[in-house]
Amino acid sequence: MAVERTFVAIKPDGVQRGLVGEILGRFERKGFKLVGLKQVTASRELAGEHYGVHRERPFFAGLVDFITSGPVVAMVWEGDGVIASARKLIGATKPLEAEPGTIRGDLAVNIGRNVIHGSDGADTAHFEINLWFSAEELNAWTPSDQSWRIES
Ligand code: D4T
Repeated sequence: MAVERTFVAIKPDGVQRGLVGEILGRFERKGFKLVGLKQVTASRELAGEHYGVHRERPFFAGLVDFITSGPVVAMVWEGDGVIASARKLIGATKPLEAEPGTIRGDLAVNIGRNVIHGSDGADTAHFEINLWFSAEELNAWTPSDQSWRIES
């Protein structure tokens, strides 16, 4: 399995509801490495680029209103297979269909307030990381306990 990076964002509802520590902790406990972290209030331009694939959808304007309505916590996580694994930790887009044990399954009820975003593939991860972070904001580092999580 290749080492990958993925973009994850706690949406304004997750920040407002005080779920930042809970959500960060799930990725940390899983064993992924945090290589980028910041709080951002997105501009409409940034939100529009992020959700560009949904531009023609009826929910687009509301989605942009929501995602720009307050700060999000933007993150980049690194690890073997982290892109697909993060999507599993997050759970299905519709929170009522998300399995218990997933972030949305445990912490959300509504598709328009589903607390978290995660990139859905390698190309999207690359695009979203570069959209939200500059190269200087990402850190290459080795956790001191790495050998207890990854066989060398
Ligand atoms: P994000 O991108 O927020 O992580 O969500 P997903 O990757 O799980 O799902 P998505 O791209 O299909 O949807 C993006 C975003 O739009 C909201 N949404 C979606 C909505 O408000 N109404 C809808 O009908 C759909 C399909 C929720 C997530």
